[in-house]
This record gives sequence, C-alpha cells and structure tokens, in this order.
Amino acid sequence: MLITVGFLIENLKIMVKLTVYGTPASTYVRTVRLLLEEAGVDYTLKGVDIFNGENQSAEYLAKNPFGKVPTLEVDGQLLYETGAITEYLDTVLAEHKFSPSDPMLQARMRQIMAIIDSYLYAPAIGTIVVQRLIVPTQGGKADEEKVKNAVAPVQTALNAIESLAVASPYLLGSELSIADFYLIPIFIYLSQTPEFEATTAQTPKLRTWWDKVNQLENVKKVSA
Ligand SMILES: N[C@@H](CCC(=O)N[C@@H](CS)C(=O)NCC(=O)O)C(=O)O
Repeated sequence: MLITVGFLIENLKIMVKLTVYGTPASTYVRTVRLLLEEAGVDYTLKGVDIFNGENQSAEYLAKNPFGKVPTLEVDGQLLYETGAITEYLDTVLAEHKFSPSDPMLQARMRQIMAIIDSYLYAPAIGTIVVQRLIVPTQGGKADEEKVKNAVAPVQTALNAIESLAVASPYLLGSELSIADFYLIPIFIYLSQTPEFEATTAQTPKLRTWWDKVNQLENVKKVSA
C-alpha cells in the first residue's frame, strides 16, 4: 500500500500541470512559489497585475471571485486561498514535507498562518510596506500617522509568533514548513522599512531566523 501511494505521488509529480496566477511581488504569491521551489516542482507563473487592476478583470474574477492573488490551476482545476493551496501542494507533491507530523506543531503552523492572515498582513504590508515602499515610488508621501498606528499591531503579531516559534533554525524546528513560507515574504518587505527595528525589537528568535532564511537560494529567487 505504501509503495502504491509513493508511486502515485511520484506520478503526480511528473504528470501534474501547475499554473500560478499572480503578481510576482505579492507576498502570498511568494508563499506558494517558495513551497513549489523548495519541493522542486515545475510550474508556470502567469502574471496578473494587482497594481493596474488586472486582478479585477472579468477574466481573472472568473478564476477568483475575490480578485486576490494567487490562484493555482491544477490540470484545469482552480484553487484559491493560499492556505488551501499550500496544504494541497504539501499533501500531493511534497509528501507532507512542509507540515510537522507532531499534532501540536502542526497546530502551531496553522496558528502562525492564521495570525499572519488575520493580524499581521494588514498592518505590516497593507500599511507600513505600502506607505514606506510603494507610495513614494508613485510620487506620494508616506502617511506618518498611519505608519505610526500600524507599529503596535505588528509588534503584537510578531511577539505572538515569537512565543510560538521554535526557531531552531526554522519556525517549527529543523525543517522548513508552510509557516516559514508565510512569514518570509512579509519579512522580505518589512526588513526594508525603518519600522523593522521597532517591530522586531522584542523578537530576537525571529531576527536570528530571518538572518538564516534570508540566505536561502529560493528566497533570493522568488524575490528577484
Ligand atoms: N486570503 C487570500 C489573500 C491574498 C491577498 O491578499 N493577496 C493580495 C496580494 S499579496 C492581493 O491579491 N491584493 C490585491 C487586492 O486586494 O486587490 C489568500 O490567502 O490567498
């Protein structure tokens, strides 16, 4: 039975046709790409530009009614929501390589993913990164009040992740997990802002973790 399952997974790896729709700069697109790159799986990246409204076109809304990226196409079947995509890919292509087998660690992984979705993404990316890195490139000036108000919620979320993480060297221990693939893209941007100091002042484990994962070849590849 085990051999049969292993054979099927190997076959899927060879036969499945994967297309990721999204903007390469998107953190969630990078989450999915990090998993695919680390799994060594072939895929096609099809650009859907969230900066010029292409994600709101009728063509893209037919794939993802919320107009968010990424969407994954698996042999003609569409899948959206990064949590669903990464857990699907981890199951069928990576043989659960990126989710801990220990039930509590697996719950920690989902807890970190949920914290990022619910409490970190909006203040860190939606406010600090947009105001510091995007608004100035469009000729605007960062809204200092918005940035200032976003620091505390980011600290709360990162402090929570710090207290849940093993961080030796990866978030949940010796192996990369989906939790790393969620947090890395946020740090790629947050580390380029002046608020990185203040938001990670109480997270020494995350700083050490970032110094390590920042060097991974695939992190450089998806950031390019
Ligand atoms: N819940 C979605 C969130 C994805 C998301 O927020 N993607 C952002 C880019 S990182 C996006 O599509 N933004 C475009 C927009 O909101 O119009 C998921 O898990 O995939």
